[in-house]
Amino acid sequence: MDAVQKAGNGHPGTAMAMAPLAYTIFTKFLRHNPQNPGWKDRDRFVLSAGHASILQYSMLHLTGYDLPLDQIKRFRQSGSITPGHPEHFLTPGVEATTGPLGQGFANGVGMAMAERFLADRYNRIGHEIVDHRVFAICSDGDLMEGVSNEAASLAGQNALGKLVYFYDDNRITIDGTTAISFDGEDKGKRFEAQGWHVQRVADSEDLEALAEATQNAVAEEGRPSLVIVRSHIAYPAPNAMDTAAAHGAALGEDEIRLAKEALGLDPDEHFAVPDEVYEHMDQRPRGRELEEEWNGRFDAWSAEFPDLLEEWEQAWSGNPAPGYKEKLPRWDPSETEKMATRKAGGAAMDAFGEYAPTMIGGAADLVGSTNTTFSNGGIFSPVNAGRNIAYGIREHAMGSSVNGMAVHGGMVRPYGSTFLIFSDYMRPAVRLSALMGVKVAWIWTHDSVGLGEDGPTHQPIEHYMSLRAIPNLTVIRPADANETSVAWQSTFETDGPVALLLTRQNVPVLDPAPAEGALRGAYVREDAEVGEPEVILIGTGSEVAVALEARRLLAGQGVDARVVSMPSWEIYDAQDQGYKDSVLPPSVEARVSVEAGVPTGWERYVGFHGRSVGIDRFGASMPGEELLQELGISPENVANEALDLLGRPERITEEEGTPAVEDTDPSEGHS
Ligand SMILES: Cc1ncc(C[n+]2csc(CCOP(=O)(O)OP(=O)(O)O)c2C)c(N)n1
Ligand SMILES: [Mg+2]
Repeated sequence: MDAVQKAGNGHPGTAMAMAPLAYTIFTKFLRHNPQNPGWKDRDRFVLSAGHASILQYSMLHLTGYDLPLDQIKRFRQSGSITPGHPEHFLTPGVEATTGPLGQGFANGVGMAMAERFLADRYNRIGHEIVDHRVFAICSDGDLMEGVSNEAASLAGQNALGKLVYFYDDNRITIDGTTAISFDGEDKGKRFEAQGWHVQRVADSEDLEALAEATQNAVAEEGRPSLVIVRSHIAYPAPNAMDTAAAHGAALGEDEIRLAKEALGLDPDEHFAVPDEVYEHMDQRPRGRELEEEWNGRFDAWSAEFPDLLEEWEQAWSGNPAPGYKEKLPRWDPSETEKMATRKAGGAAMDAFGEYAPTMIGGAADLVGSTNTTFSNGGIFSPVNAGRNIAYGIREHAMGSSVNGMAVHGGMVRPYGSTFLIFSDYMRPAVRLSALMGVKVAWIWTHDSVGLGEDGPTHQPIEHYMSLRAIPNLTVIRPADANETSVAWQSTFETDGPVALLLTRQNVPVLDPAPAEGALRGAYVREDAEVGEPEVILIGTGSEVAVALEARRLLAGQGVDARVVSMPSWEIYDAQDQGYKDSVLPPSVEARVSVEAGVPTGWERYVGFHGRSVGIDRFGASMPGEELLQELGISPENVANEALDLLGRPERITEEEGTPAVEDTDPSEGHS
């Protein structure tokens, strides 16, 4: 109450009403060590109702985390570790960044998947070194958001029994009573139908009932658990209680006085924590004991299984084992003329797979199309913690649970995959992966209108740019099979989320020798014959082949062009100026970019006098090769833009050019 009042804003009501539950979780059930928030086998706690962050900060403070009272007093202020919504990596004990409702719920599901996977891989009979739970507090909003429905379904399907979730049934949201928005469904029955174990606690002030239900939920390991806790927002503030206003506004001094009086506290004291309370809440001794006991088990396991220990440590570093780079495949264009980059991506994954045994992930029912299976990795299920997760058609939950796996730790680059167009269905999670800076991989195939006949509903247009607009997300769109292999190396070398955009259609395999240049984000793929180029053609992904062909056409007109392959803006931008200038010399102002998406933003590289060949309309249902040609993603169009830019009168006709992309072999199907 005091913290929100001092800040002048925040969300007091839910924190107040959920305090007995948080107290029960943090002091009676959560196996954690405030002095080592990174203890690997700790239980995880997620406040999915992130707006109630002051509840989590209070618990962390009182139970002995490195979060002093001064931080509570600086709630929501500049430079504090107590921001408006919990942020991972900022506050010790905060496992995930939450606030966009439903995300924390789904993150927890990913954490439980990680736990299951690591337990299966590293536990041995008599040596259980992975055995922890995920506790979460969720609100009406969490349950209303679709992502939690997907995640609950996924958790039920996979019998994630380590989930211990609480639903704050306060029947209040911002717009008022849930009678107007969320009382038409029986939430308990919904979760039961999804395979969850459901209990009810009638009064959130009943500590005994809370403890009993939590105990039952903890004991239930065969199914995920939901405890529905009936509460009254802002209890015991007499006037604020059960009102929507108590959700997101400071209570006011008078109301705080009344609430403190109701609790038997001195209303004239602020931020007062009696010593007995600290003593009672302190979880450091219990935490130390828990961790020491685990350390003993871990040491015994380490001594018995040194090979596993080595692998475990590698896994917790978040990186694949050394040696994986040498395994990344290369293709020789004289043997393999064309290949879809999605196919090359699959080959790369299989090549490095054994170097990253805890890298797990899957696709949203498109694994056969995105080529993101680890051969012989098995399917993740209630009886087998395989590496390949059948997410089903649940992109939202896929994204958020991949984030959950990443913040859990021990998992190398968890990934999710689908068609690029459906990145829209994962976007909240993608944004949060960037905000949290977690090492995940988003693998999106069918990355342009080149996918063809499925038509405009399936053809990404604005996606490359909209993804590049997300800070801290590295987007890589490799030109060919060899660059795809290199892109995987870049992915592992990037300290944050990476999006790989791969083609459905075949593209020419280019000379592998210069492909390593892709590690620097952009590089000279083919240069001018003599001295400085007259014009620079910049392409990404499948359009690099278009640019190369345009260069050939320009040569026929006596124009000496350089082709730059630019798979990643972000990686190129991070290079030193000298390198950047060597690829795009400031002295060469004639530049043309070509990319099968909205051109907005290419001015950054082509300058105000350059040209950008792109697509700023929706696609169409027709063969991809024809569509690309029709939309101007063609060598002659690129060459003509260059000629125009150079003030040359010649124009190249379609007949003179040869289409640089070819439709996929029809036997491979469209999906
Ligand atoms: C995805 C998303 N949409 C909207 C919001 C804004 N918002 C914050 S809390 C909230 C709903 C509050 O109701 P409830 O979830 O029941 O929380 P309570 O007030 O009971 O704590 C909304 C709409 C949000 N945080 N996330
Ligand atoms: Mg509510």
